[in-house]
Amino acid sequence: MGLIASDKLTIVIGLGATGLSCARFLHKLGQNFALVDTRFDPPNLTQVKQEFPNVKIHLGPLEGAGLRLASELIVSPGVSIREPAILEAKRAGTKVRGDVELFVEHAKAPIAAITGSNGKSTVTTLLGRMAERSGIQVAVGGNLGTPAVDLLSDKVELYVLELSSFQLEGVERLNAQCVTVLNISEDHMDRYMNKMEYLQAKQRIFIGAKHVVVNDDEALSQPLINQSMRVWRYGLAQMDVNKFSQDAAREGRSLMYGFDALLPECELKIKGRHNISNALAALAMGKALALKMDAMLDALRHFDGLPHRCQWVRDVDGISYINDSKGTNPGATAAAIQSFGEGASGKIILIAGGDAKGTDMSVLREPLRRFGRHTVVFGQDGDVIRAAVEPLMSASSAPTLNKAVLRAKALAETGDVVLFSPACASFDMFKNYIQRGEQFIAEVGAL
Ligand code: UMA
Ligand code: ADP
Repeated sequence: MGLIASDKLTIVIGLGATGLSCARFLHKLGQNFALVDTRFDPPNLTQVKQEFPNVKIHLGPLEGAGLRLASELIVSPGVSIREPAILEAKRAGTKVRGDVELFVEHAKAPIAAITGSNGKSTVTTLLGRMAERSGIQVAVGGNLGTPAVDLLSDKVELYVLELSSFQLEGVERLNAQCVTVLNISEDHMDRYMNKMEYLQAKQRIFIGAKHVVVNDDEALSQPLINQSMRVWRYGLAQMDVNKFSQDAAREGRSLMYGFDALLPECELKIKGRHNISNALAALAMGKALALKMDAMLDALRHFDGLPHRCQWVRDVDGISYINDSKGTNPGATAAAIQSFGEGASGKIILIAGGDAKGTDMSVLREPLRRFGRHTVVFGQDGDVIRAAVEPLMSASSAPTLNKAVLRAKALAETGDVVLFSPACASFDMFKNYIQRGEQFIAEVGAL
């Protein structure tokens, strides 16, 4: 059964967090809209039926949804705008966009936007805290959790958004005050044809931006579009004028702006090279947004990281257990191995596995060769990881996360770190990375 056309009909595709936020927003604007989800039992169905009893809902394949009858489609990030039925509607003249573009249309305050393969949530949260401490009325969200349109308010002075490649696909012009692409490593290869297509989606963040923050350590952080923007730089590798970096030669290794020391690293609660890079990215964005330096450094000193990201759980018999359930692609896991490997007196026992999303796991080899003792794999694509790492080091398979933790404990020696950084999405066995991380914490608690 298709939906019925009327003068101006917006169809919202997806009944997840994004779909619900858009439905509420369109309802508030008094617009005529309908809802579509390919799943027969989508997450917010009961809620939506209660809130909008007169709104038409289509469940099931997009082909039968009559999308071409709409004047506009608002597509949730979990659905690709390259779905044949969406492309057909577009050809028939229907406007196709994502929730972030709807947000941009209505946002009155400047936008700071962060994308990249890894570190987005950390940098977004940190920049939000820096703005808060600078006395700015800031709203923080996007891929981080609160859908962009739910942030809209006349009181807001600055929006800080984490944006995924999925969200950026549906944005024509973001027109942000300041943007960054933190880094690019393989992710979501089940949705994109290749890494270039994934990069192209990320690059959309630059369209209309006034300031750009570039990571000098990552060639793919550079804008590839021809547009004038003020450029701010950061990176671990080398100090330079007007660049945020670090000086390893100074006592306590200092974070630097140009050749001025800002803060010794030991004052930070977040650890590891990747987190120093994240801290520099947030500082550079804050500087571009004219936040107060003292307030930024204060926020940085107090920030103790987000749960499920390189989170210490417990030491048992001289072995540390780390929950990095948010390590959902091989680049993230490689960074976590490096970070704990450099800090540990012993070696790393990696627990990894889940839905690999078609990514290449060979990037795990080098850090594991340097720091690894053993890898325990589990879940749908555990064997893909095992095949990638086993030529270099011992690996074994476990049927459940419980068994994986027990196996890691049995193999670990004093001074070792048991690192749970799956390099995969969680959806093969868990609701999300949070549930997966909570189970790991519970398993470690029971040791
Ligand atoms: N889905 C269908 N059919 C549909 C609609 C969705 O099968 O018609 C599936 C999708 O393929 C996906 C799931 O449902 O597996 C959820 O998709 P969604 O678009 O409904 O998701 P939302 O609940 O709206 O949440 C989205 C982001 N989710 C995705 O991009 C998959 C959330 O990011 C984000 O917090 C939220 O909007 C608010 O902005 C989560 C995520 O996993 C954390 N993001 C990916 C990542 O970080 O790697 C990109
Ligand atoms: P995202 O929101 O992009 O998934 P998070 O800030 O949630 O990023 O961090 C997720 C995981 O990615 C971390 O637990 C860590 O393993 C890894 N990570 C974080 N920052 C970086 C970085 N700058 N470079 C590489 N890996 C990182």
